[in-house]
Amino acid sequence: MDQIEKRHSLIKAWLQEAAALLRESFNKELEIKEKTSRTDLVTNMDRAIEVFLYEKITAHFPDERILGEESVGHDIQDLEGIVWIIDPIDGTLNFIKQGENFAIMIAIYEDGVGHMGYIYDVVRDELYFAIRDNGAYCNERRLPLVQELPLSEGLVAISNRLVVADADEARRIAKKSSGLRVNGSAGLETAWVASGKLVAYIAPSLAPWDIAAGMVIAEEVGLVYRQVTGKEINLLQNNAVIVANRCAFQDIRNEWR
Ligand code: 2AM
Ligand code: CA
Repeated sequence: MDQIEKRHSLIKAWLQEAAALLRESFNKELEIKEKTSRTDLVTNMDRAIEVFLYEKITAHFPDERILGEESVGHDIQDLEGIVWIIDPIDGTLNFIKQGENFAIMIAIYEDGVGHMGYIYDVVRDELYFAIRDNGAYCNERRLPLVQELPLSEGLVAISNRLVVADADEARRIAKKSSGLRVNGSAGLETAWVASGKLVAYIAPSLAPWDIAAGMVIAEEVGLVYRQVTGKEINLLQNNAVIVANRCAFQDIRNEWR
């Protein structure tokens, strides 16, 4: 079995095991703590899933580096070699408040280039993934290249933080679209742009683990995944991002002040 297939099978198996842990946790009381504020929370399950994935990755690939939201790799200064970028629960607030609309995310980058990206919507049992130059999928279904729809013909997802921080900006963009959606999981919103359910996703400050897996999937379906300034994403810092087809990307940039 070649390296890519081996990694693909392992990652899929780990995601299923991690999802089982999350489903079991619905029957138990969550331990919830504030990270930086009342709206930035972490649970014992964010930590447990990160530890679970960390142990699997280091057991199979001991020489590869890992950057994870909750604890590992925050001292990483470059993306040389192979770096795993993981978010144990993307959409932690949704996980806590809704018990749905969250995802487990795993990406593999080599020398800064995204090779594999996985976004697993545990409750819907939808695994969005992509392998560089081999296309993107939702479960067994290959995702076609995205249509070049203008902003005016599609639903746009905007992060709550942009709506709260810059209501004028968000309102201008929402008005030009078919309608605004605010879901609260950067990974799922990106997956939904990739599968054509949304025409664009916009967020003012995403961390590397919010971006990494989605960017691999975006690339395989012909989406633009850039900073709002039009610059390339920098995975060593937070980025204000737009994920969209080329046409909607330009429409959004035209509205940006
Ligand atoms: P999280 O659930 O893993 O924290 C919500 O709009 C989206 O933004 C989620 O994907 C969430 O990821 C992410 N997010 C929330 N707080 C953030 C922060 N302080 N910095 C970067 N991303 C954040
Ligand atoms: Ca997270």
